[in-house]
Amino acid sequence: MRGPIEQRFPRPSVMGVVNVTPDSFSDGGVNLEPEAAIASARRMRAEGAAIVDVGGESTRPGSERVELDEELRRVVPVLEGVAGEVPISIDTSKAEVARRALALGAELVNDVTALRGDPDLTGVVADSGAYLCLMHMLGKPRTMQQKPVYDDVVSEVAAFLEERLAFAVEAGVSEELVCLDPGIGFGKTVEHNFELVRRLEELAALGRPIVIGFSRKSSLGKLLGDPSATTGSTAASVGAAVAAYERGATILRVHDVREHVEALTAARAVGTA
Ligand code: HH2
Repeated sequence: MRGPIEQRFPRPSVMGVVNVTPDSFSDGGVNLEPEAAIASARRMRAEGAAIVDVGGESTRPGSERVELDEELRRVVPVLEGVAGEVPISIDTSKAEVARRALALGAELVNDVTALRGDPDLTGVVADSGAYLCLMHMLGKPRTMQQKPVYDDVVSEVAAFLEERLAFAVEAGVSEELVCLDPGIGFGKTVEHNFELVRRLEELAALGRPIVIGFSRKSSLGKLLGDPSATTGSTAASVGAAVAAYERGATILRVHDVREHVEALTAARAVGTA
């Protein structure tokens, strides 16, 4: 039995990102070969990542779905290569991918559909006793950035996450194993993304640890003056991560692990007497 997720991941904890994909928005192709992905995961662990999130399907704006066989072909060799060495989160919405990853020792299932994608995933997570991340997304990756509209983005995201948490718990997932993520960039404008971090206390009030994945996202590039940006810089990512941590975020999902670990260590030292 695992203990509460907040014990396993004290604030702030860094989740490194390894996308075993040709088309991810910022590191597409970099880690497509298993050897490269394995080396990246090991390096992130050495740089202080508490866990490394391995994904075989890009969910960038405009992306298409990846077939099960292809997703397994991408991630399984990487999971085998780091098993027992690097703590692993599996970034998938497919039950079979999660099942294989958990059998290879993954501790956390990171589902960007918040258990609305594959109907079998909930049972896989509940039966395994793995940690679970439930993320908000408005629409589907292919179309989610076409004029997203909210009356109040923070209260709507909070209500969604509360409902998905209740769904998971009802289906047998232990509440203390769940963390929640507002889904920066998933059906949100630049202003929506910053408002979600600005008012992060309202999400933390749901009583579960909050994950923030602002790393390299296009809102950061747009903020700095490029209206057609598809990525953001490391420095801007670190700024957003520190701001999110100071407003209560627990896990920061990032591509540049060393820079985030260093900045968050300093931010934490300021905050502790
Ligand atoms: N963002 C991405 C993918 N998975 N999971 C969570 N929980 N939170 C996020 O913000 C999040 C996520 C998108 O980033 P990335 O994995 O770098 O890109 P891609 O989806 O293009 O592979």
